[in-house]
Amino acid sequence: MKSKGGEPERWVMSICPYCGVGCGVEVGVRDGRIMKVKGMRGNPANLGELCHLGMALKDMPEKERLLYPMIRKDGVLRRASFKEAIDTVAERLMETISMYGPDSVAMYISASEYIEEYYVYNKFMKGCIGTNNIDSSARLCWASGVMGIVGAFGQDSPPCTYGDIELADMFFITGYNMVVSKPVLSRRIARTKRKNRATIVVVDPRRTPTARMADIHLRIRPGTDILLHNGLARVMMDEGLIDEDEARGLVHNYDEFRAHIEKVDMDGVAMTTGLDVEEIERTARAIARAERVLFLWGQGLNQSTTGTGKVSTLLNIAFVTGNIGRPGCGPLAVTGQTDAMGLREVGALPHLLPGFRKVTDEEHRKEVASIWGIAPERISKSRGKTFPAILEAIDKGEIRALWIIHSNPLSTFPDTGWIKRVLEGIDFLVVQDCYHPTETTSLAHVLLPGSQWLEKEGCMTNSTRGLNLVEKALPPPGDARPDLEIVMAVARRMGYTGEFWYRNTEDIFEEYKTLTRGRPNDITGVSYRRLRKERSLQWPIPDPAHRGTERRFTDRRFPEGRLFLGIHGHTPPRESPDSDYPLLLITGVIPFHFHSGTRTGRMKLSLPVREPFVQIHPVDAVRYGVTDGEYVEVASRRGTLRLRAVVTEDVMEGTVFIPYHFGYLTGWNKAVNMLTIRAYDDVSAQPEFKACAVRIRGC
Ligand SMILES: Nc1nc2c(c(=O)[nH]1)N[C@H]1C(S)=C(S)[C@@H](COP(=O)(O)OP(=O)(O)OC[C@H]3O[C@@H](n4cnc5c(=O)[nH]c(N)nc54)[C@H](O)[C@@H]3O)O[C@H]1N2
Ligand SMILES: Nc1nc2c(c(=O)[nH]1)N[C@H]1C(S)=C(S)[C@@H](COP(=O)(O)OP(=O)(O)OC[C@H]3O[C@@H](n4cnc5c(=O)[nH]c(N)nc54)[C@H](O)[C@@H]3O)O[C@H]1N2
Ligand code: SF4
Ligand SMILES: [Mo]
Repeated sequence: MKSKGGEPERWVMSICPYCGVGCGVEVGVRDGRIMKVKGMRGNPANLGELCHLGMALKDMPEKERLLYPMIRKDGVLRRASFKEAIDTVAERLMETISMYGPDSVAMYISASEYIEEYYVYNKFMKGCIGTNNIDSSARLCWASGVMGIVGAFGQDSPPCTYGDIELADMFFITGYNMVVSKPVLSRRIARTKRKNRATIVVVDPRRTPTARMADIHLRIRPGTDILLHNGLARVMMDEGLIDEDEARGLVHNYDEFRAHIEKVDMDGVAMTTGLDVEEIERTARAIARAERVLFLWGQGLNQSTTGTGKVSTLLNIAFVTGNIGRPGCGPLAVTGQTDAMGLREVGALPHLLPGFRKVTDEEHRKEVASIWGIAPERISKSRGKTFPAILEAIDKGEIRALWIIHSNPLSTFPDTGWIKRVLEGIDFLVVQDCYHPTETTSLAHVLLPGSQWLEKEGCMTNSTRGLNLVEKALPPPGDARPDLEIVMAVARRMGYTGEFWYRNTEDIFEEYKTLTRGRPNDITGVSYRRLRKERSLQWPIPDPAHRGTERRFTDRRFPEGRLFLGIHGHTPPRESPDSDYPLLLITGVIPFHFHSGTRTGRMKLSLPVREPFVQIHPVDAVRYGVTDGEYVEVASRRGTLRLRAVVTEDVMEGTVFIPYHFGYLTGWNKAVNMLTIRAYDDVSAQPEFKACAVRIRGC
């Protein structure tokens, strides 16, 4: 797929497969190669721009592409024919189901796949095998954010549109290093700051590039955001900055909220968050004074044992200040991965069915079964397991077969030592990836060669409900196949030929479409043809003449009549620093690397940073005998790493930071998830990646 000189012979339209901004990309191809990549001008997500990751798409690596299936024999993965691999997977799954029942099988996918792929996997697991055990890497990414939104709105319908950025006069950005993680959007925000004189508040324990853009940087102690949000509400109440009549009209439970906030002690808030009361007051007044505030958040809120509470208390601030249902304000929830919205609307989660239907609802199961052409009883009425629960069930011997598609959990799930032991013990592990080796492919019993990005066709929905078509531009290399074709081949081999009758992805899209009729994400007015012509369209789009829905709830009529405020108190992270492990570890993203680095790690782009590092505050460096640039030992209760130290005031005293793009293939003592903790948010089951206790020493 490498580019060589020369002009493209045709251009195809696509979406950048990396982050959740979902930038429109035009790709110039010639002779089965990418010649040029440019931002799609008409796309509302990026208005023609791309960041360094998007620009580097033309260099998608060929190195270590997985070109053919492999089957483990005598402990070694060996090349196999496609038929042999499909037969093996089908037979082993049938055997497992007949011995242990459908719930002994599970699937783990990604939130960067196409709608048609989610639809096929979901139908296979829920409609054919009869288990709801399907979960995705969205669990590690935006589960808390979504639970917060659903709790507040009564529906998973992100209200805003990207164009709100240019209309806002204030941005409240928290737990979000968007200059690094969403560069195209952060540039739009920087331009709006200059043009509208918009104010930027950033809440982050670290002095990130995003914090450097802020007018007010609240350097909060990790894990204490609920207190900050409640403290902001307290100031607003005390100073009469809330229009209480408007708030009562907007939400169901204002008086309950008021009683809860009246108990907030501002000195306690200041002490625990590490912020001055004056800073909090100044911020509360700035929010209340602004006309249109956009609230943006990232993993500093989501990836926490109190993630859902952090998000819902942030939404409280938006609602009580009337920042909802008008252009230029509200929660602009930009997910981490490209098609996390698509994943949810197709219902490829353990509790959902297509069109945001629920597996626990008999009517919903019937509606889906009738379109799937199966008996309603085939769909299990109990919620499936989340990925953390799937792993626990494997450990207990309850789940015997796992099929992983498009994810690398041996690098990206917390407590690598534990998950490796669990997956080494499973009877049957199928991994479907485009590269080999990855941390996860190395453990597979059967390895299936998927196709990536331009090698297949499908639709993706961006974070503001915008549906886009990704066109196929290149043939998959070697024996690689579009992922859904591989799953359908196994399904047909298991006897599900009627269920998977489709001639092409458009047939799949058309079937899915019928399941959205009358649902929040109604896309019955869309077709591939229309998407080719009009490009990005935001749901609901209930008929062919409908132009799409830029913003939701502009009439301030919400799915449950009014909104819900979240009532939450502070709970510290599961593991706090103590005398044995006196520092708190934060992990997160850095530029030039993407996730576990199976692609970026094989590209020139990432050459400037070849190994992870640990950032430590100068005071701690002195205290623990650490010198800038030298190797140090960082240990938690679960593992020990050896990393180069970067001494900097960008991290707070008492905390250290390590990026997470390096798995154990970089070296067992380089993979940060060897240190992280298996602690989850009670509501969303999202892991805590932003707080565990570590110690450090020079070596
Ligand atoms: N270059 C690059 N870009 C990416 C990705 C990538 O791998 N590489 N991945 C994409 C994906 S899937 C995602 S999810 C996003 C992630 O993008 P972000 O959410 O922006 O990234 P993180 O670094 O995980 O976390 C954001 C910030 O939260 C802060 N933080 C930690 N604890 C707390 C806390 O308790 N409270 C608050 N308020 N802040 C806290 C951290 O210091 C960090 O700066 O990036 C997307 N974009
Ligand atoms: N410590 C720590 N850990 C974290 C985080 C953190 O902040 N700190 N963040 C978490 C977050 S937000 C996320 S989103 C997760 C990401 O976690 P993962 O989703 O596990 O990470 P990726 O590296 O994107 O894994 C995708 C895999 O799919 C392959 N692939 C790419 N495209 C295709 C395709 O089209 N088909 C197939 N079959 N395979 C494909 C890639 O080669 C790669 O192996 O990591 C989480 N882990
Ligand atoms: S901002 Fe995100 S979607 Fe846009 S080009 Fe960069 S990585 Fe791709
Ligand atoms: Mo993510």
